[in-house]
Amino acid sequence: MRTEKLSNVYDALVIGAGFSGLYQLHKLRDELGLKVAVIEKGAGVGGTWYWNRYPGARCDSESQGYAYFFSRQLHENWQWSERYPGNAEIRKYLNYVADSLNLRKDIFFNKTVSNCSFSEYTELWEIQTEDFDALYCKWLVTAVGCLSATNVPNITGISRFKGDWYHTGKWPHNDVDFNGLRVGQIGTGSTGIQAVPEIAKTCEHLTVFQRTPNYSIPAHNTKWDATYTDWVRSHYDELKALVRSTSNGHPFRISNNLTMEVSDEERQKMFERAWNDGGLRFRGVFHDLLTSQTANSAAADFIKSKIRQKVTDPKTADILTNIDHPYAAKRPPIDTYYFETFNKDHVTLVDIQTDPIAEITRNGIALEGGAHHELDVIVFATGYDAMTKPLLNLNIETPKTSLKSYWEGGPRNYLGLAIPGFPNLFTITGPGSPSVLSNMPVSIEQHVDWITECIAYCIETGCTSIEAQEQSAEIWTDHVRKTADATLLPKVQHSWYLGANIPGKPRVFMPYAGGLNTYRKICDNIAEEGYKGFVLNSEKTHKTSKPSDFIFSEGVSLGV
Ligand code: N01
Repeated sequence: MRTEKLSNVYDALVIGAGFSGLYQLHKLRDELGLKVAVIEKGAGVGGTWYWNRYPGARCDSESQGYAYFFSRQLHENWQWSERYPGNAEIRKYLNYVADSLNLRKDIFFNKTVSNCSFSEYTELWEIQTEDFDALYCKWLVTAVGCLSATNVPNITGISRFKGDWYHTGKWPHNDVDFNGLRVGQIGTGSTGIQAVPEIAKTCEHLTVFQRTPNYSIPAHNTKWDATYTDWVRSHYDELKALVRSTSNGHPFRISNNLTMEVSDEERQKMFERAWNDGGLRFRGVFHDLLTSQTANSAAADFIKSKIRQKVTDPKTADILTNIDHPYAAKRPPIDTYYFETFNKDHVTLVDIQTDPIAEITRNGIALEGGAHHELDVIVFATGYDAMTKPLLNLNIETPKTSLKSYWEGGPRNYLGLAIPGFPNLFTITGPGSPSVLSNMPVSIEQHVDWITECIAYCIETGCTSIEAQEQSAEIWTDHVRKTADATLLPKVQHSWYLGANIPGKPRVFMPYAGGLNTYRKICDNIAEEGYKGFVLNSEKTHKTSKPSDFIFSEGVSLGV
């Protein structure tokens, strides 16, 4: 097929216009000079942040590190207003980036991809959309995020509920007014913990249905003053070097101290200091919190004692502190007055671990024990079918296989970036990459830079297709599992990291826990060795090379 004259044939297509898609468009279009377009489901840029507008939606990463670092100019012309950026400010930032780089003209908005199929004859991907468009490309890059497929649990009776219900990940774009309403919230993960204090500010009554209690560290959010924002602006080089060197991509280092090597008194003091610093930094107070059960228990006991100090009703405090998993083995939330909110007269905590939800009725939620909670609104803060579902939803297939069948037993790929049997396809922050265990924009930049260099290499060397070898995926998937097994992370059987929140989903620990800095080295080595572990085809040559001997991590990622 002669492709260059057809308007719907591109060198590259990118699916998704969040942090990943915007940067990938810029790199391929403005640096490689390719014909590129982005296909985006929403009406605007933002990706995850386009959809997540629930009350209290705010990033847990500190703002000075939650940004792109590829451009000094973008950095110096932007100022965050708070320690943790709120959802509206993040959307403003991404719109600022899209406008500064003139990206919008190459984005198709309001278009949902329904199918991606590879033709062996043309060596092109055909991308079909729900509005019956077809676009073609040589290089296909998914930028669909890890947490974009919402999980609304299948609870009997939801269709007969007479009030409104919302999932936090698909929040309406108009303000939802809770004034005078009795609200029920299901879910107390990172999202639920952010939403509770905000919803409680305006509603008549809030009932929180908690299945698994959670640790949470005070965020200590604050407005930045001009001194600090000036400092951030003028320290581009230092901040960039810092986030690119840490194991989690955050702008702070993990301590080398081991929890049990300091005296009891010193340990308490260190926990106390870390608690006062707040946020994700708490996890950096000791090096071994995610590798030693004893160390972890010390942190867990400290946090539980803090929760007890905050919550006045001892029965409520019991339900909130009955935590059965190691601290940070599930994604650890940070909060602004979450526990304190349960001291308010109009807020009730319901323990659905001991008395589960039986059904949703016309007027509320009924429990198996017979209690009925009258509600006007239900908020589902029930999370996502994470990491794999956003990719599976694209219905990716070739004449020989489909992603659904290839991943029947769980995700398998090479570096979280490429999947055997699916040529010229790259998955930004796919399962098997540091992704959700790291500060996402930093992981995203690493992936986009790597993918762009890989495509440039293929173009320069006349390679018409590149594909991960099956053996590489086997080795990498095994390495991801072993790396997680060296930590406490897989010890939590009911974690979404393992896919355990979705009935029937294969239990595979999905993100790479070896640290972003280690991962970066592995990816760089593979590229330097001529894309070891990939099959590269050109008209003249067919080059394969063995997968690299991976560098095994000594550290453990402590990221988002
Ligand atoms: O989702 P979750 P989330 N009946 O899956 C409960 C990121 N994030 O949206 O634990 C009753 O963590 C479930 O209970 P249990 C971050 O990576 C980032 O809160 O399964 N309850 C749990 O309490 C995070 O990890 C930021 O027993 C049910 C809750 O719903 C990820 O998003 C901010 C249930 C789900 O918790 C997802 O967090 C916020 C049922 N049938 C979030 N099903 C940033 O800062 C589920 N639950 C970037």
